[in-house]
Amino acid sequence: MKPVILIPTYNESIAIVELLNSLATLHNQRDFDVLVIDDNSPDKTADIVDNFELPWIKVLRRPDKAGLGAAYRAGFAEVLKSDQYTHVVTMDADGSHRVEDLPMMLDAVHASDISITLGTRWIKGGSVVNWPISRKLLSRAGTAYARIALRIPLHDLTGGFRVYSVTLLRRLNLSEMTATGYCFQIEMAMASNLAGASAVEVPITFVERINGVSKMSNSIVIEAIWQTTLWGLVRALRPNADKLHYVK
Ligand SMILES: Nc1nc2c(ncn2[C@@H]2O[C@H](COP(=O)(O)OP(=O)(O)OP(=O)(O)O)[C@@H](O)[C@H]2O)c(=O)[nH]1
Ligand SMILES: [Mg+2]
Repeated sequence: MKPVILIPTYNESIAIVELLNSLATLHNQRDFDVLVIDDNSPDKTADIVDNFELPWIKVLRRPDKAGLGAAYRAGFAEVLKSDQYTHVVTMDADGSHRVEDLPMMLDAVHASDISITLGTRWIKGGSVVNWPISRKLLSRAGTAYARIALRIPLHDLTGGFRVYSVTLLRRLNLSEMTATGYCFQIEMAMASNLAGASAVEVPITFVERINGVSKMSNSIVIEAIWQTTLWGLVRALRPNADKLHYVK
């Protein structure tokens, strides 16, 4: 197994240093690469990453802030140019996804070629630290709505701590994906489900960010609601159409 960890960043100059330091400790025991996808952060996050000068850490520099989904799609396209990886990990830069949970996620990956592993907050053993009740409710309601509307039998559809097999990613029409905000996570879960991926859920502890500023906004929540509703309607009315759309 040779994973590459994709980390999207926008103004994460403090948090990214902590995260890369933790990953460097883990790198003494496990082999993986890191690709930070930075949207020209004014706080020079990309330069800070380059200053690590480690051969296994790279930065993909993008010209403008274009949202989480666009950043991940660019990251997927970049890593799929090479044949050296078996799995792609997605991880937030802000410390919410703990490096200490990563070995457990990697060890849990399903043996099947086409697989998705989800770090899940809302199953036994999972938890969220320092979130107000309103944010917990929003996240749980978002997953519950997507679960019912899209008929995906998973318990954390908006979380972004995941491991995709490269074979799965190569099966997906990534260029057909449109979601910008965190409904990108829902879109990827739906596409993986349509591609017949074996799914494993691993309980994780999600920690509210300590440094930096959240990019979460009302427009991201609204995008998730209307997109999920639209995808749900399409799945109900034309069950095979979206499979053709998302799966090669
Ligand atoms: N490249 C890039 N990264 C982004 C963009 N928006 C968010 N990110 C990164 O995506 C990750 C998740 O964003 P957050 O702002 O933490 O959003 P969130 O986790 O949904 O919300 P919080 O719980 O409030 O932190 C972080 O590493 C961000 O820096 C973007 O437009 N471009
Ligand atoms: Mg966050």
